[in-house]
Amino acid sequence: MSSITLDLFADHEPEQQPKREQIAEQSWVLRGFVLPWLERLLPELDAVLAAAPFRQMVTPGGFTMSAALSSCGTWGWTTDRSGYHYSRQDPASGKPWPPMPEVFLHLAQAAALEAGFAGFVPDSCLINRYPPGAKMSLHQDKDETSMAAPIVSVSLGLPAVFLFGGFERGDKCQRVSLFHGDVVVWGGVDRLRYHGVLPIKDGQHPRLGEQRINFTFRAAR
Ligand code: MD6
Ligand code: FE
Repeated sequence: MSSITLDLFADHEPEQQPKREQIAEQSWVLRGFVLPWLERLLPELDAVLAAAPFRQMVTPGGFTMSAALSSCGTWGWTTDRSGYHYSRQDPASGKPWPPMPEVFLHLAQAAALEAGFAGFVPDSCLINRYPPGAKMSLHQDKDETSMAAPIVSVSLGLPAVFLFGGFERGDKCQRVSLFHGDVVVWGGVDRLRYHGVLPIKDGQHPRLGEQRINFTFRAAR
């Protein structure tokens, strides 16, 4: 094994990880899939966040989300007291969301294809920042107009335990550990499965510091 390969998998468990893990009929974890894209991805991420900084949002129920959010692409996802919305404008600036960088689009399409979803064209990339202690409660991604396209979810930085459930909130959940560079893709018959993230544990990631960053690519409209 070359030193480059070792470095690529430095965030993973020392034992061999299967490249592709099936977690439901049309749901896959692609281990380390992002790592070869990272040096092109991170500068574009910085540029997007300079134009549309992370902000904490309030749910319709009045709770402030512990993860901070931003978006890029034609549609950005927001929440406030009136509900969940896709909007063309960043409510913080009144300007359109930053365009989706080409490398984001290509990564999302490559991951979707690897999971069996050809022709994925995301028009929205929601970017979440989880400091230690932040979590995402169980939910379904159901604000998109069509359920035909998958969700492509990229994990960077601190590890997380991803909960992947069934079609009712109370269904039993799988716990899937996600590490820097992993991608989860779910769609088709699994598109409306409940999912969430347990509170992020304290830690320092060598590249991204004291945080987990998650991108979720969607076809919103
Ligand atoms: C994750 N995130 O962070 C999964 N969904 O691994 C989500 O499922 C998600 O972060 C809707 C809105 C924000 C999110
Ligand atoms: Fe979600």
